[in-house]
Amino acid sequence: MITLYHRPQSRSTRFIFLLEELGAPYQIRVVSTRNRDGSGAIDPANPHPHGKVPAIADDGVVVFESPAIALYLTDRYAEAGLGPLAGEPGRGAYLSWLSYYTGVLEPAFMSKFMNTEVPRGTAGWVPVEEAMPAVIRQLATGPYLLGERFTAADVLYGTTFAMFSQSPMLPASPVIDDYVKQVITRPAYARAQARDKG
Ligand SMILES: N[C@@H](CCC(=O)N[C@@H](CS)C(=O)NCC(=O)O)C(=O)O
Repeated sequence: MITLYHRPQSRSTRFIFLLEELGAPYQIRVVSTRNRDGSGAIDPANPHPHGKVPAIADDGVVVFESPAIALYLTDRYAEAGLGPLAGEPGRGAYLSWLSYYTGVLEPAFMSKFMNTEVPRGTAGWVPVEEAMPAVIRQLATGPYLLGERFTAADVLYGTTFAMFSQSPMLPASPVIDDYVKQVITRPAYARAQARDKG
């Protein structure tokens, strides 16, 4: 049984969505985390090394960091077909776009938000003005990041773009609009919203 360490309306909400898509048995453990203003306390029950969410525990196996959790779960519940397995077509793209999510895209958004120039050749990521066209090019052959196949990578990207849809961080793009619509109209997304409070 998977335990999801979760704070409502946070990066862990999308893992309720993924667990619903997988049809995996899971329980939600709502934990407190530190807040942006420095208030709030981490929950000692949360196994994440910084008391952040998401984290999961699976019979004593702890996994943290969104791409790692996505990969762990889609390998673990392989029969759901939500991520290409080692040796299957699309595995390379799957690993690449999962890693790109926290390695490049989130830092790119954050640099824009903080109004910080991205030092080319030093930072491991690129400005959002360069990252988003790369994502849009990937989606143009879609409808999903891996083409016809919906995967856990779409859970990460689709929910992020849904959250930023009204923000200047995201370029206006019919490709992104269609993508977000396809992801958030899935029944598992609605079920996840209904369970977000724990
Ligand atoms: N890179 C991590 C980021 C996790 C993260 O920062 N989560 C936020 C919630 S959206 C959090 O727990 N913040 C509390 C804190 O920073 O102490 C991932 O994608 O899993």
